[in-house]
Amino acid sequence: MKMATALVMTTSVPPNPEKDKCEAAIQKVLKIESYMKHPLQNKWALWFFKNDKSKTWQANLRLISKFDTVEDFWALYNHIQLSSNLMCGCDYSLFKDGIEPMWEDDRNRRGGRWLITLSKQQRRADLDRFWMETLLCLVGESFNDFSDDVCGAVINVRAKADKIAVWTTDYENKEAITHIGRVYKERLGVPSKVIIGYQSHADTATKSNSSTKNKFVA
Ligand code: MGP
Repeated sequence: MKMATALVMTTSVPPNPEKDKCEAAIQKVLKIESYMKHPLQNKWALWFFKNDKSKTWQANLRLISKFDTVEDFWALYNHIQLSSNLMCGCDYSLFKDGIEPMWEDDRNRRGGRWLITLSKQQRRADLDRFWMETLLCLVGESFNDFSDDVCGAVINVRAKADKIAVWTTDYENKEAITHIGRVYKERLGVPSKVIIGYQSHADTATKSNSSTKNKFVA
């Protein structure tokens, strides 16, 4: 009997203030994490364009808000109108913080865009879904090693045809552009027989008719 008591006493865990301190610290970290926002790799800025013909193109462009966490992205997304509810002539642009959503910005000057042109019927069926997927590709850095080439994305709501495009920084970066185009097309679920084109901003800005030549296709 005496032997058993001695055994119990020797196997019971002796007080360990260091371990208790360590556990308290872990609990504290877990508590902080439970209310901490989840950071994105980049800070992003959402812009809105409203076509007012009395103003210049640049003056019609307005910064809505910036965010750099998952939670703030969703808060903003849930707060604004769906693209399909916008008036024709309006745009949303989502760009990395520090890059203005225009050809003239240093990061866009030598760049171009993967362009998705939607048919009239697609406004109801695909427009909002495609734009949401485009936003997720951007904030989720879905293009792996080539995500650095991405500058932003634009949606143009237009009577003739809505457009969505991913802008990249250099139309000569063939490897980055073809990878981004392939992943983007897959993510949108565009059928492989449908061809999408990549055009340089320089060509778009100086085009003389309604079509700009494709530098790449996917
Ligand atoms: P848009 O809004 O990109 O397309 O360009 P939309 O309305 O479908 O017209 P389309 O020409 O593609 O059929 C419309 C016009 O806005 C352009 O012709 C330019 O005058 C002006 N614009 C568009 N962007 C993206 C820029 C830009 O980055 N910089 C400047 N300065 N003007 C731009």
